[in-house]
Amino acid sequence: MKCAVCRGPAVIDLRRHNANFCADHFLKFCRDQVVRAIDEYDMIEPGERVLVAVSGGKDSLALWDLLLELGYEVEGMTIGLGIGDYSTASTEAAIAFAARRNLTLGRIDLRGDYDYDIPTAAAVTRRVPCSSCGLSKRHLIDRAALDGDYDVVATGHNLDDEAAVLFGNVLHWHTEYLGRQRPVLAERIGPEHDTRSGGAEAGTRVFPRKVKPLVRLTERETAAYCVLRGIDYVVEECPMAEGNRHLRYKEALNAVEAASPGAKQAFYFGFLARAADRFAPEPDGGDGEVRSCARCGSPTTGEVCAFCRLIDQVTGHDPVPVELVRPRRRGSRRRRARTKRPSGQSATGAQNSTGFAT
Ligand code: Q46
Ligand code: ZN
Ligand code: ZN
Repeated sequence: MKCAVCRGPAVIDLRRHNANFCADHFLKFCRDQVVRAIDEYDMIEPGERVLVAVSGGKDSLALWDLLLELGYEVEGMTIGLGIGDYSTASTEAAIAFAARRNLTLGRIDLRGDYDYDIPTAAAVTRRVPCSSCGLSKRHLIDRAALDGDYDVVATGHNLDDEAAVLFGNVLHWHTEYLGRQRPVLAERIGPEHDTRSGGAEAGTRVFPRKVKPLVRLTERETAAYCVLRGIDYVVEECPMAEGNRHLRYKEALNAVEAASPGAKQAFYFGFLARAADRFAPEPDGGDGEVRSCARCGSPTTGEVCAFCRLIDQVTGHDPVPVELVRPRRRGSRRRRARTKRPSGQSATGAQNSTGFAT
């Protein structure tokens, strides 16, 4: 197996590109793919300050490394989710990466800073863990970017992630999500006449621009990138992802890709080129009037934003260990509805009857 560029010994074969690469040319390939994504979708301008959302996994650490290699000014932000050993190892990997390179890494710990964690939030809300997790991460990263005056937030979503999300949205024809599934989400400026206290001043940024520079790389490629660059990342998957629909969509797409290399890429980039515009949201966002959350000042269409409502609901409960929270399976909504715990009962006290194992 020879490198397609230098004919030296290859270390990886990329069937979708019908090419093999040596280590040096594979690393160059990764950088080129990121440059192409950034240029093609106008993700980051030279000189802009970038905040990378760092989980400690292969994608976010590869992203941080790649952006630094490409000369961007990048700092990291990691959130301790409280998902048992997985979160401990993830935070450690992020800290070690930053320390070894003398980089700035902002840190938030949900339990220490906000008095909840993801397993407890899942138990109390009786929703899949990824629901409160995604909401928390989005809110806190957005907030950190605005408070820290970063121009743009970069996340490690790769081609497999984006194709799986697209697959799910097409399967269920979630047209409103299809309209927002892009490698760049534009920043949003606050309403001109925001009279609420604590809110952003009229005309200032209320959502930072968000970009996904890894959309041209698969997770196999980001893993190989980390190995070749000597980046220690958390290999273990989040234990709360078990039963996650996106994992099944990834498996389905991998089966298609194995039979037809390049199918995943054609599916996702074909959508962006030929279909995404057809699902574009209304110019006003179609979400109704955006106002400032009465509690934290973040933009919301209601009185209080979703994050503050989550905080109200999930803080002050005894921590629920990750082992006691099982992903919801099909049909469990109905079973849970019949076993709703009496008001006043603690979150942990209702574990058996609400689908959380003991
Ligand atoms: S959303 Fe869900 Fe991830 Fe949060 S609960 Fe785990 S799998 S970490 S990207
Ligand atoms: Zn080579
Ligand atoms: Zn709020």
